[in-house]
Amino acid sequence: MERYYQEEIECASRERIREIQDEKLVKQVRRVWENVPYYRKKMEEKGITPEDIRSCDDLSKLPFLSKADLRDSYPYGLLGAPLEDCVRIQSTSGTTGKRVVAFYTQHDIDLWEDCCARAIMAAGGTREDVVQVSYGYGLFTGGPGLNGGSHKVGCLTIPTSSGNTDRQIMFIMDLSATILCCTPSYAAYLGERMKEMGLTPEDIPLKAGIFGAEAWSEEMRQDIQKTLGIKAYDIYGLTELSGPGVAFECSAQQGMHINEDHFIAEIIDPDTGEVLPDGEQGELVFTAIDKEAFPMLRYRTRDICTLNREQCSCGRTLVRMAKPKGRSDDMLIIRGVNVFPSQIETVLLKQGYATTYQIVVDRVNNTDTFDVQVEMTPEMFTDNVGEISERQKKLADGLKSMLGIKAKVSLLAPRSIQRSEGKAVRVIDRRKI
Ligand code: DLL
Repeated sequence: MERYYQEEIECASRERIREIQDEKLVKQVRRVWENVPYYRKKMEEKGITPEDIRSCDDLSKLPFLSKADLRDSYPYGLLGAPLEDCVRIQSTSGTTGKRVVAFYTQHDIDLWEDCCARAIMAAGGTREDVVQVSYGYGLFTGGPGLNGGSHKVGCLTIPTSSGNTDRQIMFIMDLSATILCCTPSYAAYLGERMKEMGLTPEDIPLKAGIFGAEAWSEEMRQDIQKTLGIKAYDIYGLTELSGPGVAFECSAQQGMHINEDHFIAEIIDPDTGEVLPDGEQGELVFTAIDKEAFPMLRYRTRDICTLNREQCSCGRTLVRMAKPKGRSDDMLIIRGVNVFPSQIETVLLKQGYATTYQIVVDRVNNTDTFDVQVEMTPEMFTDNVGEISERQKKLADGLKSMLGIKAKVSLLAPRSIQRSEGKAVRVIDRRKI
């Protein structure tokens, strides 16, 4: 049995998993108390000390951590290890104020890559496979995470990173890549392009894909599987907890197994913070029990989903999370990139617009469309087509440099966007996912 399929953990009894978690949780809480004054203060405010946490039954006594805490403590306030022991950072695609900077010791990187290695093995990967990693490399965790996991399994790894579609296809075909790792929307796009080039599923050497970082539907999975002639596996994770590999799908394709020897999952009511029983839908909260540099305790992901603790037909006992249904905050994920309405507002305000705008997102041929409709102020209103198109271009450029992705900008006459009597409706998300 290869080391990264760890039957003794992945198929352990629920009692054994619980034992591992109890032991690690107690140690981790003490470490955080001793090393992270920011979290210690939060515990003190709740009147608890490490002695109060004796097992997972006491988990709900611990305070939550949220994105706001990450902002307040940016950049070093949540460090759980001495800076000289840290060897890497990764960061989210958000900009000003929203950017998350996560730290890693070598131990943390190993743990993260082990999780990705498990995901690759669950997708049928072995050292004989050729893995093309078409997630972005750099600050984004997708490329580095899957790259490390692929090395650990012993696969030949092709680090193409994202973009340059024809070159991606050339590598897949010339080097006979068998496993593709990228966002599901990029996989769909690659499929389309290959079809255009006259390649049939039989011509394509790929056998599996490991796709995540954004929500995708079962229909999209079927579509990708058909066009590329592969089995498509979902993978979940977030920068705050390491990156991809917090949870991974197995051949049963019935939810993603959470690596519970490293992460304890809870579902809470996003409004009250109350822990909900298995099967009920709510916000996913994670406690990382092994991480050193960035030890998140009860971190609120804002992802809405359900947990299922029944044994899977693949034999694994690790709890499964359903595909996230959406998020409890206003962040949009468009073509795999995190977009906050507030970022769009920043650009609008800089260029003299009011904040009467609407974001319309849809998914056409498995690719996200992203339209930003903005009202001109009465002062800037004109029917001079040249002037309008110049303004549109300037705004599109501003959005591209803030968000990193292209938006289609339409300028509208004043008062053409319907006003709401309650909260403004800024986002129209027509994607059926
Ligand atoms: O997206 C890590 C990752 C990279 C996961 C590659 C999988 C593959 P962030 O950029 O920090 O990290 O974004 C995290 O993305 O809270 C979810 O809302 C969303 N997300 C990630 N995976 C999935 C998935 C990476 N499989 C945020 N399905 C998370 C739905 C996902 N949403």
